[in-house]
Amino acid sequence: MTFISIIIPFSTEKRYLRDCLNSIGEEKIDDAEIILILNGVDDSVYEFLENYNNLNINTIQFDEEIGVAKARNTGLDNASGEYVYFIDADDYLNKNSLNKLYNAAKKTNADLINGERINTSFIRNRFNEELEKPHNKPLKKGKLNNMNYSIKLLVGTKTDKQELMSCLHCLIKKDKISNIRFDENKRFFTDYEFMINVLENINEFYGVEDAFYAKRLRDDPINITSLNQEIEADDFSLHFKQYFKIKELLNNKSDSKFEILNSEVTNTIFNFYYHIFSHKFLKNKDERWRNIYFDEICEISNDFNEFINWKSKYEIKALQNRNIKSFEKFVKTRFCYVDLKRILKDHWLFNVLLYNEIYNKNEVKDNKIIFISFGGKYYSDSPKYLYEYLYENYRDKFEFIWVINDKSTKIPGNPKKVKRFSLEYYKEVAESKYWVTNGRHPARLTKKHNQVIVSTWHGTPLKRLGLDIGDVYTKNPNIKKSYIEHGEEWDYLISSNKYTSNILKSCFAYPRDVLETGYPRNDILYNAGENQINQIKESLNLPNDKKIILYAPTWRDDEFYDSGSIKFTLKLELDKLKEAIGDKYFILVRTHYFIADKLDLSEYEGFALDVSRYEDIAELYLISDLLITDYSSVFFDFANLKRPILYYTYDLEKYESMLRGFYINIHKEVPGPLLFTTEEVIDSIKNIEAVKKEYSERYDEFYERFCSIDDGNASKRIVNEVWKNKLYFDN
Ligand code: C2G
Repeated sequence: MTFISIIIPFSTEKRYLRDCLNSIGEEKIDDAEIILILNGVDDSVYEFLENYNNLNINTIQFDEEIGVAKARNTGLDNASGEYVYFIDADDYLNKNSLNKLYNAAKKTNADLINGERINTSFIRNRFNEELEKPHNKPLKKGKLNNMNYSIKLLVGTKTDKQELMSCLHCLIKKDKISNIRFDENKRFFTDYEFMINVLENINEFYGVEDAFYAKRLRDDPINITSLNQEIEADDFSLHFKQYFKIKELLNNKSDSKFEILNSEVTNTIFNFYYHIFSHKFLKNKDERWRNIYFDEICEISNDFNEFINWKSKYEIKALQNRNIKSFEKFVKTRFCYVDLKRILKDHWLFNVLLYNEIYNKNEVKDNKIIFISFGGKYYSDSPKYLYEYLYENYRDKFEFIWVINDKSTKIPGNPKKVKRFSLEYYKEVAESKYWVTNGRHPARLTKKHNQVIVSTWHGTPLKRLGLDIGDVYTKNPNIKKSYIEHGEEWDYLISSNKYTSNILKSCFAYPRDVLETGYPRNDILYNAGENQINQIKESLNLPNDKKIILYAPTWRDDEFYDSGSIKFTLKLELDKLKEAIGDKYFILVRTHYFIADKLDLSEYEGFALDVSRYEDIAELYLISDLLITDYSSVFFDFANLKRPILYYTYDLEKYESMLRGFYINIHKEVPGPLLFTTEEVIDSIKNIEAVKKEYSERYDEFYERFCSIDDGNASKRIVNEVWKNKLYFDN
């Protein structure tokens, strides 16, 4: 006999459904059935479902998208369990959460048993870790009785773009709701009406603590839009309408469960008003906010009396009197107080405040260019070479600023240097007409309509990026959103070849044409003479009688410290290398700029040197006879020199399948061997001539595909395009 019928409407991403079904599978509930409504998806889903033969899945297929209300109703019509349970295909469960509801149902025989829903951007295994953290405070029962607690969970605490009441994560006795269905005429917000009807028929509630349902915030609004994302971000009228409708439905109901529900719904909308709406109101001055939303919130504020405290007293009074001026004044004062408290705690906020309130009102200077490379850590990469070209040729036309954290860094022409996030930095960012950057800029900077961003990016991609990544394992689960926002803001985006142009367009959803000019940072690889190479070698005190190897691995998305800095463990065994090839070779070890760990190579003096803090890796390429890397984009640049490359890919399987995946077939397309142990690396170095021969054809093809645009003139091409009006008209 089936105890639970789990109803899942499915219309989008298989990788989300995978998490959902895996989490249900791990609950190992024998007397459960899954009714999977295939809502306008193609047949490939059947092959995918073969992985779940151990689950009792009943699929019902609709060729056209039928809407979530009809899909759930179909589930209800076909359910054979004593209880029904709704979960969405893009959501998943925390460990044992369904079991906790199941056990409570067996024990109490209540009509409705539910747990807490938590919004999250994390993938499943990271969600569990996040729950442990103190800032994610689950909703505890405390002194509440079961009915109050269960209704509180039903309504939820956070209301931003979410249904005020949800049917998700509730076990509902099926025979109590045989005549209740979702309204199929509506596309959004169908839950609350359904749930109010459900509540009409039931009396026994049981809220379970620590049974969590993860409501996934989709990570890719461009390619996979959720229902909530279809709604315009700031359409608060829709949100308020839901509230008014609930109030209307509850109007004549005097039963205590409805009284509790009434109060919970108002509490939630009050919190929403207090934390989100009022803040947005200050920022938005347009008609819609001043008239429509203001009228709506004034009306709602008449229900707020029971939640007013000393901090909100005056602003609510102003709302109730429809006095917009006085309302704004009180809300402003409240947020000033909040800001002040934050500024006292985090002093950098003071700089941001000055930027927003003062500097950003300064005039933009047409001839000012601000440059930044790797977050101000180095004077390097394409911004360096663009700067040097502009400085060499047009220094009289521009005022140059460099963002550099170590102000003692030597930069030709001695431009003004500012430390990132300093007061001067914000002032210069606000005043510069052009920002030249090789990465994403901090979200707190607002580009004005008359500012121009030239993004050079920082490498031909091998690892999947932005919107092309499947599941996000990085510290920042909102990385895809950030890519879209940056793509929208960049006026110029530079690429090294056709392959990169296509990727940049898709991973950023970049709306303009990419400038396919080659990389300024590779100009030096074609232009440097013997003298320059010797100078670099000398500056590092390198032996002249040994060949130089550069080992430059990348970082791993899943290895980071809590603070957000990245870990690195050196897996190349230097002692073995030293013993085997130390007489002929010298090795430069360079970790990625994200890596926080400092290497200690003191025991390998005379054989190895840590060059992680060396400004410009292009200069290191120039002096190296051989490159060892892994999944870093460095080999695309190094290949311009046509020197041998080895890949030390000791964690390839994990990297390829779990972390990000690659754009090219690393097994077949890279111009050197994949090596998995230090011994294999040693062997290849000892037989480097044979390796070169073996890979020579592949190397030629690779060079043609990825390096053929670079020729030492990329900076010139970009300057002529970006600053063409300025340079030609001024001449
Ligand atoms: N880099 C470096 N030293 C390393 C690794 C990288 O100096 N040990 C520099 C190189 O200029 C390289 C750039 O940082 O091209 C980007 O490094 P990747 O290892 O490719 O990794 P990531 O920063 O994730 O960038 O399109 C490229 C991607 O954005 C990857």
